[in-house]
Amino acid sequence: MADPKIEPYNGPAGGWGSAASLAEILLREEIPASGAALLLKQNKPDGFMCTSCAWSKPSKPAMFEYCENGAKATVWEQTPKRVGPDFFAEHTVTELLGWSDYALEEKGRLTHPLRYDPASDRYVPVAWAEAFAEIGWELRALDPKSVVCYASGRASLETSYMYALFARMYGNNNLPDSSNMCHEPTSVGLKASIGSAVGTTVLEDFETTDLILFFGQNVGSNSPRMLHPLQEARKRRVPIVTFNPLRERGLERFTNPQSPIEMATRSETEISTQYHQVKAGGDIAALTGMCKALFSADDEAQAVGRPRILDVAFIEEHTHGLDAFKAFCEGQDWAALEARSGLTRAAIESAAAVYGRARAVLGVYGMGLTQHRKGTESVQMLVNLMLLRGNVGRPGAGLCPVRGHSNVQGQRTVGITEKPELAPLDTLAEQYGFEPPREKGLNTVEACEGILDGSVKAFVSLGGNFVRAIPDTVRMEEAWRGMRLTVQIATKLNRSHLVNGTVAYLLPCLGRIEIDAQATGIQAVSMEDSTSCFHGSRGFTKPVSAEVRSEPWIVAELAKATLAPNPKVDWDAWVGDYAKVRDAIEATYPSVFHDLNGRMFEPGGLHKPIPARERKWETETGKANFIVPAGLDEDPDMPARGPDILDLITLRSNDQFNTTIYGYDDRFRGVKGTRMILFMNAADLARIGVRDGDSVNLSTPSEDGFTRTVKGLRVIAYDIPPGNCGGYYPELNPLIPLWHHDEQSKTPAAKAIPVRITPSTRRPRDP
Ligand SMILES: Nc1nc2c(c(=O)[nH]1)N[C@H]1C(S)=C(S)[C@@H](COP(=O)(O)OP(=O)(O)OC[C@H]3O[C@@H](n4cnc5c(=O)[nH]c(N)nc54)[C@H](O)[C@@H]3O)O[C@H]1N2
Ligand SMILES: Nc1nc2c(c(=O)[nH]1)N[C@H]1C(S)=C(S)[C@@H](COP(=O)(O)OP(=O)(O)OC[C@H]3O[C@@H](n4cnc5c(=O)[nH]c(N)nc54)[C@H](O)[C@@H]3O)O[C@H]1N2
Ligand SMILES: [Mo]
Repeated sequence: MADPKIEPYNGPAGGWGSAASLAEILLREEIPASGAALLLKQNKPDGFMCTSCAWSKPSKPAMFEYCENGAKATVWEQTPKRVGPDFFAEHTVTELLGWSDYALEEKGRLTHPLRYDPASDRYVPVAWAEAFAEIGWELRALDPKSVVCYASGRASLETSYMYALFARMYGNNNLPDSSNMCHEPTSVGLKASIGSAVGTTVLEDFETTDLILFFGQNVGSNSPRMLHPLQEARKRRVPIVTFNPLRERGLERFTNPQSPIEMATRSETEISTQYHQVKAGGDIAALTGMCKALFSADDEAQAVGRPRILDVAFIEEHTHGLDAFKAFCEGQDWAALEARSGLTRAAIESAAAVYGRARAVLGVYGMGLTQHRKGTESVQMLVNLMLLRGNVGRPGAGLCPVRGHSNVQGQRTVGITEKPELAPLDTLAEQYGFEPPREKGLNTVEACEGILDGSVKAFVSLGGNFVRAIPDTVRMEEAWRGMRLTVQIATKLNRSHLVNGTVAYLLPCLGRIEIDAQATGIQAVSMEDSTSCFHGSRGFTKPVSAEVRSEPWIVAELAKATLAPNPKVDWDAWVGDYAKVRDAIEATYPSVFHDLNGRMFEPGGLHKPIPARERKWETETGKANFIVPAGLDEDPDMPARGPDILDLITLRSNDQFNTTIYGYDDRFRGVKGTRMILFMNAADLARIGVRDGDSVNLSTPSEDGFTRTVKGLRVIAYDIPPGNCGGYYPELNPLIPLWHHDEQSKTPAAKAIPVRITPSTRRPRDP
């Protein structure tokens, strides 16, 4: 690793920087020219769906319909490097626990099914049949309520449907999903507000909108293909108003790396027309201020007989609860709104003024809104603002939560949920002739609580890196080892595989880009993108080894080894022909899927009906609800913020996909060669008595009897609001108490963690 370097980066998002970064990774991963050709198939109607983010796949894709980070994901999966039995013969699990996330995954793809051997402290090869026989035996011996079946949002609709059915036939709804750490406040918040648990926009809305609001989403790193519709909108002079504590480069300016002219002339498009550096957790206050300003402008307009600011007709016909909401906004004084948001009244009013003039507005948001103690309320505050001017359920307007994993939304659509009311249990009972469990299952945080108190005894993981992604990672790792059984289905080695239960299996699977041949021929899979479109995806490359199996096959074998035979579920027939799984999905969800088999490869995908988009409000009141927040604070019950305590925002770099670390650079933020850093405001540096370049330790000032510390971070003076600091996920996850989560959805509050900063004698060093 090169010496760490910190220097401001002046380039745009995209541009030559992205081309260089991609070239570097192709070279490092030893990808031959054929690998680069593969990228031409990415996100195309007849190709494969990107394994990185869930952003929409346009019906008329560009020649290169991928971004720097999507290409990195492809290359990372399709690496020629392999982690086979010889690798595990050389390294004990204890030794591998000392490796970094980067080093573990970088060694390459898993090639053989493995079982942990405690005598030698190594993973050793095992035959598939033997593995399933033992796992099935173990699962049958356990109480199904003590077993958790986690899914990370990448697996296809077909796999996810089979997996959820397996868990329910086995006897639990313990189906936490990565979305429990992510957009769960969207599912809970939007459902209560507008009756649809997902976004209401489609890609075409970007072509007709005339204002885009951006709350806490880092488009340049986490959904770069979205920069194309944003750039198009900016060319139409559509304003973009951004709320983000950090000045993220992708929200400032962009050069399309696929436009030869833009590249040659180094021309850049300005993205945000207003940039508000809101304090972490200050969005409820900022949004309240905007609504307050709109109410006051509307009162004025009414008084002098000018056209109203509020969409009165919409509000009357379609909404509930305006009066209480108006009273709440009017009851807040500007001083409090300014203090909590960190923005001036003038700034908030200028955002409100643009909003008040726009005809059709899109509300885009990400983890900056959801990962707070009041994440659900933050999402609902954005909805309140949108409802004031009828910006839901009409062209060019709507809510656009930007989803994470490529099929995270689809997994929920086909039954991966711990909430029994969200799964069509009666239909499943009839379709498959069994009695599904009716009691609520465990979500991510509850699964962790169960592992801590010993009531969870087994954990099956369909992808992901759970132990690294959750809060309180050090505390959780210890408890994790107390489980009887851990089963990990994965493409690459990660830390969760090394912190194993007494009986542990590591089962390697095909990636989405590989050819998946089954009894009736080569199979395709399907998934749902961020704007509720279903797409087909087929593989193109040779499987990494003869021993890896597809995810549907692995789930089917798990089910067959665990469950009593059921004449109504022919797992083998499903695996032989995934079209039959899609037929089954359609039979379970007839109002959602129509001719998925016939239409999944249609350009632009197959739209899922979204009732709120049609202004059908499936809420308790039958209307879209204004929901009054409890207060202005998104993270209210933190200990008093003393002078040495800041609110920590955990961030993704431009060189990672969640816990997968591609490298140690974060080009847009000017960081090279390290991830152990802490971004701080210059005023806080002086007050706390540390300097740029110093080494510091962080600890959580919680009073629950646990010590939570991360040592040796290098301080960087950075443009971040005073009182906030920032650093990287997952390195800083040991600092998040498990109980520090959104009250309603239990999503860990990873964007405002109180931390104490103390000088360190340790040299900043990456693991
Ligand atoms: N390349 C790449 N792509 C990814 C991922 C990845 O790791 N790498 N992860 C995928 C996944 S699973 C997800 S969920 C998405 C995540 O994508 P995002 O939703 O963009 O998530 P983050 O990067 O965690 O942070 C979002 C932004 O919120 C801002 N922010 C922090 N606190 C606040 C706040 O209180 N208010 C406001 N307004 N803003 C705040 C941060 O400065 C940051 O710019 O991306 C997906 N795509
Ligand atoms: N502090 C903090 N914590 C966070 C967040 C944050 O912003 N801050 N973000 C949260 C969010 S939004 C999310 S979504 C979670 C992510 O949590 P997870 O989804 O659990 O984690 P990932 O890092 O996406 O999982 C990576 C692993 O997935 C496996 N994998 C990759 N491709 C495949 C495949 O095709 N099939 C299978 N079976 N396995 C595969 C590989 O083994 C790889 O190591 O983390 C959450 N944790
Ligand atoms: Mo996510």
